[in-house]
Amino acid sequence: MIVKTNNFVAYKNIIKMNLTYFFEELWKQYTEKTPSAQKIKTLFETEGNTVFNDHIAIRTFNDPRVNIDVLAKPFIALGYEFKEEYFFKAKKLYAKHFEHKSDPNAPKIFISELLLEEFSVELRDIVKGVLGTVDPKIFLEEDLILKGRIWSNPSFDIYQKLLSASEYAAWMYVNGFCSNHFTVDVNKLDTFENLPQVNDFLKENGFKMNISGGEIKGSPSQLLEQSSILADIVTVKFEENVKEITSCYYEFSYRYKNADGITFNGFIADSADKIFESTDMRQQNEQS
Ligand code: OOG
Ligand code: NI
Repeated sequence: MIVKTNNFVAYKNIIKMNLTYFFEELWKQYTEKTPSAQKIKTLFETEGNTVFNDHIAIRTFNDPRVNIDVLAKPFIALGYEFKEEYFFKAKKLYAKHFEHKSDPNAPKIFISELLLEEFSVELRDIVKGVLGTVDPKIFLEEDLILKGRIWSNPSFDIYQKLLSASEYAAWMYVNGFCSNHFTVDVNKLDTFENLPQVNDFLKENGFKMNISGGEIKGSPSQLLEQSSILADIVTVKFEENVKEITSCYYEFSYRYKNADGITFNGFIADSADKIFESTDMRQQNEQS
């Protein structure tokens, strides 16, 4: 229940939930459609590691009903604050990252949004139309992020129209609100020293890597290296037929300290630009 006091919306239940419980719920929702993530986490644990989460990422549209600031609300209520913003010109995306004010071990949150005004009237009308079918009360619910696709079965025709303009838009239309990935903090693994070792282990175990922009994005001088597996494929019931579509993926990050000995906690836009492509069906098709 949301309690309104003047303009302030207090996220009462989320605060009661606490951070650990909220992330457990996000993990449950995510692994239901991303079984590879649970498999990999278990593999790491079997090797003798405890798996810590560096960050999660969330996608949305910049429509005021569901934009970044709407999806950030439960995290703000749980003690997070805005840190930095990122621009993705070609993909027509904007993103913000948030960090917890007092708990340095709390995962960082990366939320991006599709800049609707930069697309055709047709795409904008489709997205506004889809959001228009949703009971507006749902947009105000504090656990919106846990609700997945809040509109009814997608149409394959619309999916393809969106796909021709933006893979992100098409993915969002089918998947809705969720944690789009969790990220293994490779620095905290005990039996792996670096990202190449992790990637080799993943490939030995049959997982396909996102190789857009190279298997490893970023470099020690950028203070962040990242890799990810290609998103899992799930069966989606469209209005017209049933199709196999990408769901979510698992990411792996290795962070370096700057000259002052402070670990870099931000993101690198050029790397993120390629990480987004982990959900792109075209890479799946090329690699199979
Ligand atoms: C987010 C991609 C960017 C990172 O760590 O740079 C990202 C997404 O796929 O929604 O997560
Ligand atoms: Ni990420």
